[in-house]
Amino acid sequence: MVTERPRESRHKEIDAIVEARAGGVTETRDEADKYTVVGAAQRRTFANWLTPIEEHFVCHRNNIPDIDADAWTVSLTGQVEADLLMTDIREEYPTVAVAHTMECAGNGRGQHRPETGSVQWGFEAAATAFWTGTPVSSILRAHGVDSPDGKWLTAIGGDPSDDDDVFARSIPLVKAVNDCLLAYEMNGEQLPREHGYPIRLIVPGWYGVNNVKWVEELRVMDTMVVEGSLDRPGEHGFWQQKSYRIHPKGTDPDTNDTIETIDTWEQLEGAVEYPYTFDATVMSVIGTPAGESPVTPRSDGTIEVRGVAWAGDDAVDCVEVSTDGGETWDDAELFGPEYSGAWRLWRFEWEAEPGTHVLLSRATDELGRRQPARISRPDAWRDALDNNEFPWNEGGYAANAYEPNSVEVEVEIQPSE
Ligand SMILES: Nc1nc2c(c(=O)[nH]1)N[C@H]1C(S)=C(S)[C@@H](COP(=O)(O)O)O[C@H]1N2
Ligand SMILES: [Mo]
Repeated sequence: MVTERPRESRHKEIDAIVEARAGGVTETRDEADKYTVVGAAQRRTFANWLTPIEEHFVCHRNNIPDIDADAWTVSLTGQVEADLLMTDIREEYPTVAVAHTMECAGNGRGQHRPETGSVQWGFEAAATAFWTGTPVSSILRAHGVDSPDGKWLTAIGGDPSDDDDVFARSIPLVKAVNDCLLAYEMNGEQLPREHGYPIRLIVPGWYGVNNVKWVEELRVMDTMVVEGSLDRPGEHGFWQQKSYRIHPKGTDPDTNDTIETIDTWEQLEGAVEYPYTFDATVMSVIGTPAGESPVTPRSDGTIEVRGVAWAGDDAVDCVEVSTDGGETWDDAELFGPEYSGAWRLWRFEWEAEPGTHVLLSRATDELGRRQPARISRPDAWRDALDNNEFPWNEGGYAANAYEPNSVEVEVEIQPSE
């Protein structure tokens, strides 16, 4: 099966990324060596709103393609037909920037018990960057696409596969023309190779997998990508219809031409049998204190607990913090930039007593959906949701339980001199 074949070239690529980023990221365990994966090396990354490129996780399946940016084209296909050069994309259309919290759909996979296969992420596969590029809507409008209802946009990566799968992902055209862009800069710098140079799709608030890197084709379609949708050889439906579907152990998701409900959590609650990983589920991470060394309260006796919270393209409504392992909870204060599709900063003034404490955070989105406490056992599936649990699923996708992300902090009172 396509998913289980190891790659040989992966370690060189990972070493090069880790070296170039000098301590900002570390490699994450991948059982079958399928992916190139590095994640934030330190919890401190989650104490800040903007993630430097050096600390931004990286995740992809194939080798980074060899690129001559001057010759690179993005083909518009399906209900449109054109070839766009990079200079066209940069110069013929408006330039915009968006903030986007990218989270790998497999973030938290390593917290499933029993373990699932693939990359054993903790919470390190999430990051917020500024992406600069051209609105998808401007390009499509210029080529005569103006009514998005019911249609899909399929983005195809130019990364060559070891097998015959094509990296093709579909998003509803409504989302694509609402806020998506073809990005060629990240945090004001030329898009790094490992993040999709010369051009990638950015889908604000949606799981990483939708954000196709090294885009070479955008196809306007009446359906999602299914086997046989594309004018090219290879397996077309794998990344949309088989992989990145949320399903219980031993099941095989059916192919859908289209679905009515886009929101990942609504799908999980029953709207779609085996949900697609589209927008990210509500999540939070404590950035500081990081638990690595003892902390001393300020002169007023408090310690600032600070972190980030996000909810895909929904807004974060509130964040609660517990400093006693989940016995009691207090509201944190949201602050800082507020962009849809990007995380919020939050802080809590903790009146800390000496000793060891277990800190937790949990966020609730604007639709009242709160992070569950833990990941369920494998047989629970959707029933887990009624039990304050996230459904264990075979691919380990979309997990947002808060207990596994706790931080143990030792508080010391400095002896007065
Ligand atoms: N072409 C292509 N795009 C891809 C991938 C890939 O393997 N090939 N991996 C996806 C996945 S699973 C994730 S999580 C994000 C990661 O983006 P980043 O490496 O810039 O953080 O890229 C997505 N885009
Ligand atoms: Mo991912």
